[in-house]
Amino acid sequence: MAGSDALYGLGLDTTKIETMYYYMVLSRALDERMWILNRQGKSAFVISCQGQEGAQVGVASALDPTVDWVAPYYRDLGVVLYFGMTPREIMLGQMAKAEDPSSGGRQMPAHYGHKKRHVLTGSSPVATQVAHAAGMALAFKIRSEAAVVMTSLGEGSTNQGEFHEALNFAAVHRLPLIVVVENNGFAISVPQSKEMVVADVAAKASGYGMPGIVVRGSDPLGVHQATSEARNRALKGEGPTLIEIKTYRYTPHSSDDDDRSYKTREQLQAEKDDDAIVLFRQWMLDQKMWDDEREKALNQRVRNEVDDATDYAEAAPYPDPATLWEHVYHS
Ligand SMILES: Cc1ncc(C[n+]2csc(CCOP(=O)(O)OP(=O)(O)O)c2C)c(N)n1
Repeated sequence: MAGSDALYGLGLDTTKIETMYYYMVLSRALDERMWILNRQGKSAFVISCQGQEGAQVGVASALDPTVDWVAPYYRDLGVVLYFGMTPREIMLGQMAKAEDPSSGGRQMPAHYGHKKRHVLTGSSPVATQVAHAAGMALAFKIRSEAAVVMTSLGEGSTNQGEFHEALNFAAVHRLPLIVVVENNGFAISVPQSKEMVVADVAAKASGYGMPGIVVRGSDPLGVHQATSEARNRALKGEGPTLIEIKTYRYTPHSSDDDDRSYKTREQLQAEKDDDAIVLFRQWMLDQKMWDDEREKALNQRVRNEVDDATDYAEAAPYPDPATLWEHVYHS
């Protein structure tokens, strides 16, 4: 298929496919390194993308980072890397160093923000980013800018008021907004069956009169296609779309959690058997656009980037304590 338009009629060429694979592998490798640094006492907190890379890269690869913006959530390492945040920048945030572009080491890790890379800064209360994204989409509409905003959240967070308010507002005003729910089945230790009665979060879209699409995170090309269609709708002035991606969380909720008390190892193994990275690689091999040599070269490149980012961030200075009171409210 290399170079053909056969892939879902999307016209994805080999370079784009390889780029998608690279970002999935890079996201996983950076994330794995973060856990090592955490266990070494060098990074206080990790909240992982592992298992969700196919969802994230599938979405980001259908956007245009030169005009579109993202209001991501804490697991979206694959999204922010695809939008141009570098491994060094990620590790600077992970180790709370002064040069961290997200917050100068002030926020928790994974609270991504990068104006130049079109990553809207976020905060810890879940789902607030959906309202921020709707506001940004309104600005695009008022200014007649041909761009969309993508915001994402977990399925548990769709029970927050901001999610419903933002979807309703975006639908009423036909805003260029794509709301992506990365449904990994748990909100910390709470399974989806105790979060909501519906099987598909996408069903919530009908209450606001917008399309609600379900796609599998282990199928990054399907995710790409759904996002492309949502983007086209948004650019045509047809309003927002809700995309639910069924995905997995391979790690505990965070480095402060132990998932063995609520997820069986059999379930985890079944989820790992549906790993987007493994399946995508196999698909590339089947298409004869990939081979062991390229795989080796890619892994070496990623390893070098992760090592470089780790070394750079470890050597970087912490914020000057004298700046402690900057950017905070006080009376
Ligand atoms: C308003 C608010 N309530 C509670 C929390 C604590 N909290 C952080 S993440 C999280 C779980 C969110 O689960 P989900 O939306 O399914 O996303 P996931 O972490 O599974 O990707 C909770 C309850 C918070 N950050 N904000």
